[in-house]
Amino acid sequence: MTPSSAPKSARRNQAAQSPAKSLSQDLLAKLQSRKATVGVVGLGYVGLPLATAFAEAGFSVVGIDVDARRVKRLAKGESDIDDVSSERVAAAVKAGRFRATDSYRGIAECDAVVVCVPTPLRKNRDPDISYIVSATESLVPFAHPGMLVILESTTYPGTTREVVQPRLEARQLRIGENVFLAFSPERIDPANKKFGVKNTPKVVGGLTPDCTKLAAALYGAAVDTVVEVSSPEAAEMAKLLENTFRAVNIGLVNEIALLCERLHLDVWEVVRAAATKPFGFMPFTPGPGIGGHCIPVDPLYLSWRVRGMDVKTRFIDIADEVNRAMPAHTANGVAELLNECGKPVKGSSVLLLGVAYKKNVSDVRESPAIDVAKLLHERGAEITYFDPHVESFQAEGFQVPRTLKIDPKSLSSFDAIVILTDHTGVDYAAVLQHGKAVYDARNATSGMPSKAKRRRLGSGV
Ligand code: SAJ
Repeated sequence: MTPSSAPKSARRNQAAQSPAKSLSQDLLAKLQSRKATVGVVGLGYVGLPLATAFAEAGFSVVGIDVDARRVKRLAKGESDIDDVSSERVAAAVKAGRFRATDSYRGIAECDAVVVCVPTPLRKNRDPDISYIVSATESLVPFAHPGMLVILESTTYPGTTREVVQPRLEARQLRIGENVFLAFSPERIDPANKKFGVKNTPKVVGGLTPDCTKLAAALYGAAVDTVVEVSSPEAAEMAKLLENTFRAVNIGLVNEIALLCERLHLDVWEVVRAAATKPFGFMPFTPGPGIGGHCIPVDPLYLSWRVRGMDVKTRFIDIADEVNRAMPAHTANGVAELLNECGKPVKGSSVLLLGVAYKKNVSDVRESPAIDVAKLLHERGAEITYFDPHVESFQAEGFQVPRTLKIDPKSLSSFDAIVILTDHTGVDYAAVLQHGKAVYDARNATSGMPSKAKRRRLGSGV
């Protein structure tokens, strides 16, 4: 507020200032002083690291999640997300800077709210933004003038403007005037020990310059680098480019792996050699397929968005086709390996070694192991799995029995062992010493001597 002692002109300026300007300035001051209360909707692998980072930056944080058990655990300072320790959650709770609730009512006390809910695919592989819609419709009744709303969920360009904006405006809130709206893609990489919330640059794109500025002020309190773009669509598209880039390059190296098998080359040696090029190349490695909730999914949000327009998404479609064929290629490789041992797939005991979607994580969502297990099971193999990070594993309708330890006796009992995820801490040398036949889809046994008959995906050597 302008003090009464100020010259008339300043007071006139203050009075002349639009209410929107003062709302925006008031919010900016709260964000910069960390006096703002920040809501985070969705306390999963994206929301909880963000909520913890905001609390540690000095904000008062209200975490909202529909999972009442998760809320209960968090309220006791217990984290169920590998990348956020319970100690950090407990410290934030103890400092009175973080409280978890399963009620959206907590939004009413927030100056800013960030939505971090899943954006999966439907059964027909079309985008499923139902979580965004339901989170938006749940928070809007508690939205108020002077609030900043940010969507982080990965989605197709246009979602923030077409799905979130109208629902806020239905409450007589006007974007850029008395409510501020932006998109900022999440860049949480599970199990990444080097990059976390603080040191991963954050892209933000608001519906108006004020929206962008306020979103940048919020993240600027917890993230070292904030990158402003001109619109929410630019931010939504940047995220899709990031992950489509990965899906396409993984598809390329998977195709090179198939060529190497035919050309009697070792793709792992070829990639290693190519990776010595200090510029203009980025190594990717082949595998039994792609899993997780980002790479197999995000590119399809983009291809869906342009469906019906006169543009094609050929790279996305071909990469998706190649990547989705890798589980069958792996299952066929296992069948050929068993055949070389004089064993039909039917009735053979097969151990799946590592079923998480990538190394050193416990997440099995979209894991290629699901398809490999299903394909071998359909051909009559007796499947079990061993994965130190995964307590239970279902492959589309059937529960795969779990092998609890892989000692020499256990390893030698299987007709074939399939390395699908190359977690660290597994004794792959012992697998080769005691296993009868090993199919290595991740080159985890590279350079090791082998008593077992061995095949490596992508190696025709
Ligand atoms: N994969 C390969 N070959 C590769 C790389 C990955 O087969 O060269 C497979 C993995 O085994 C996995 C799938 O692809 O099944 C996805 O792997 P990913 O390394 O891309 O890991 P994600 O799904 O956890 O992707 C996340 C993404 N992070 C965000 O979206 C914020 C992605 O943008 C990151 O680049 C990626 O982590 C990362 O770099 O680890």
